[in-house]
Amino acid sequence: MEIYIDGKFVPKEEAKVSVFDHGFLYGDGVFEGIRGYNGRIFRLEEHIDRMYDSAKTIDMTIPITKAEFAEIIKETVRRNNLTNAYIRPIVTRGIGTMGLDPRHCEKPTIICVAIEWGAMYGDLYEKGLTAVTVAVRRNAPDALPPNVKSMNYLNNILAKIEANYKGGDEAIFLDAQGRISEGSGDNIFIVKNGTIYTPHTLTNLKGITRNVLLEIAEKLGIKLIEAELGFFDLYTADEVIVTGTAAEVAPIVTVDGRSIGSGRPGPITKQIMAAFKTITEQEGTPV
Ligand code: PXG
Repeated sequence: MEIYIDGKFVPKEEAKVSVFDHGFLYGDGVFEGIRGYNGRIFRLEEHIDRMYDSAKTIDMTIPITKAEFAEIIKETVRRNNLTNAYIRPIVTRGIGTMGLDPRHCEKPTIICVAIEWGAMYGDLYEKGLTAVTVAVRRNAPDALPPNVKSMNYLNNILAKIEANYKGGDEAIFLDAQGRISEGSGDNIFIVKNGTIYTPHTLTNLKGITRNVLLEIAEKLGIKLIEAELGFFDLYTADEVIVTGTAAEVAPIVTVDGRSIGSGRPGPITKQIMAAFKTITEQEGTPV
């Protein structure tokens, strides 16, 4: 396995970061999770744009152009001969001194890791996943905006731990006002009477797979509304769907023990999953 770090490709064993890197010390940095399908990279530009936006928000200048970053990502996939890839570009604040102040960091550390990776949830795409709402609230937009894909994922990890204890495949976050925000690593949609509803993105990551679902809904002529949603909407939904690069498009069939719709993946969910599969098979940036 070859990993890109600090300007060169090295074997896995040599791909190390300094303990003085602020990414390690403080979670000060940003990353992306990108998939490759059949040797092509899915929505590469969108992921790169989001990473630069995440960096902008934390006032970090990525010292290379977007085109140069795209080339690093493609080269990482090429060198590792990946067909169905999971790609993880990371930009940390870089090596600095102890103390929070990012001005003490010389330059950002750029890393790209890529591995071969298939479906995240195995046979659950057919059966459906169970979900539980969690007590821990999503980071507030006025604290650490959930739109920043930052190297500090502890908020999400706390949600995942709680879901593990409660026996759910995925955690559903509420925001501080009790509105549905998103999953621990995916965006959420509900279907009610043929219409799709999803929270607006103030309280969640502006998911790239979420955007794909918006496009699919439009193509299929299914009405989609961004709305404030609560427990009631979740429990009484006909179908619940989560979307993410890792999770792809996945059906949720129980929430907090309530059976959703028929308790099986619903017709709109299945239609969207099929459309998503077609898009991932057809699109993508060749490496
Ligand atoms: N919300 C959160 C909090 C995420 O982390 C999404 C939504 C979906 O966004 P995209 O752009 O991927 O549709 C994410 C993305 C992992 C993993 O290792 C998690 C994500 C992506 C890749 C890998 O669990 N989450």
